[in-house]
Amino acid sequence: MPSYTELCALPMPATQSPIRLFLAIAALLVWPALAQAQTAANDPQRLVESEVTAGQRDIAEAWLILPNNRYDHKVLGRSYEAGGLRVRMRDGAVLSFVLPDEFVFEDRLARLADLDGDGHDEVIVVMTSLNKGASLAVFGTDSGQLQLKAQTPFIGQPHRWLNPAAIADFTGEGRPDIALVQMPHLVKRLELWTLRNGKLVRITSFDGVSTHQIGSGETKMFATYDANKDGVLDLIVPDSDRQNLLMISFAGGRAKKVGSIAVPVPALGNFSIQDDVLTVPLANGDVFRTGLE
Ligand SMILES: [Ca+2]
Ligand SMILES: [Ca+2]
Repeated sequence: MPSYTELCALPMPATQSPIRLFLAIAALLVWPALAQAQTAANDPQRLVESEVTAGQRDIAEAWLILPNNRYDHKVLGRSYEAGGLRVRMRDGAVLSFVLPDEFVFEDRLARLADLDGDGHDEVIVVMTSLNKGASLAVFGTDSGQLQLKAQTPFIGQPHRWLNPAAIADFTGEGRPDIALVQMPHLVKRLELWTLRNGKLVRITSFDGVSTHQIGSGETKMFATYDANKDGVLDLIVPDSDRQNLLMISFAGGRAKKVGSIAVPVPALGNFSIQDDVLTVPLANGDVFRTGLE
């Protein structure tokens, strides 16, 4: 007889017997009652590769759960994606959202930001339809439950993905905006979205940006920095072949290139900035560093 932990250790192999499948489903049904003492660190349903995001407001931490292999895309290098989302609130309550079977979270982290300025964090994650491809979804906990609050349109066909970049006040209007790259391997379009009157609205876009290589689990080829010193954060992202690092300003709601730095070989890996030094992993294993002052 398998243990409860074993039953929850998804993804399940394709050869799962009917009785094991039944027991696993039963375990999922009773899970909400057991989840109250849950943290990301001890959650057997966590997508192991997913990052745990620590919050500064009412959500203490957020993470992805329920790995499954129902979507055959492997854009992030694995045969499984997340089937649910879980947060632990500051008061200890654990809230979960389990997707219907025709969707997955094609992502490796659940981002937290207060997009509408009400003091409560929203959860931002890539939500993909098996038939219509990816969209960006925003979940809220206002009602004491994790609920879908707003969403960008699905791209329109399967195996089409988008990669979120930074969330910051890029326009200078005082609210966080969401930068994302639509189809970073095909269309390569950087877009800026914001939550306005409960809906996600696209503010502006900039063509020729790619923040991801197919099959890579690294999704953070970006950094934020006020490159043109106008008091508003800019976004640093690779161009379409990742040979140049573009500095994009969205001040006033218009995307504009305000700087560019060439790299010796294509960028590949998560960017970071410390003490005004930008660090960029490269495709040949080297690391490129440059001062931004
Ligand atoms: Ca909010
Ligand atoms: Ca700026």
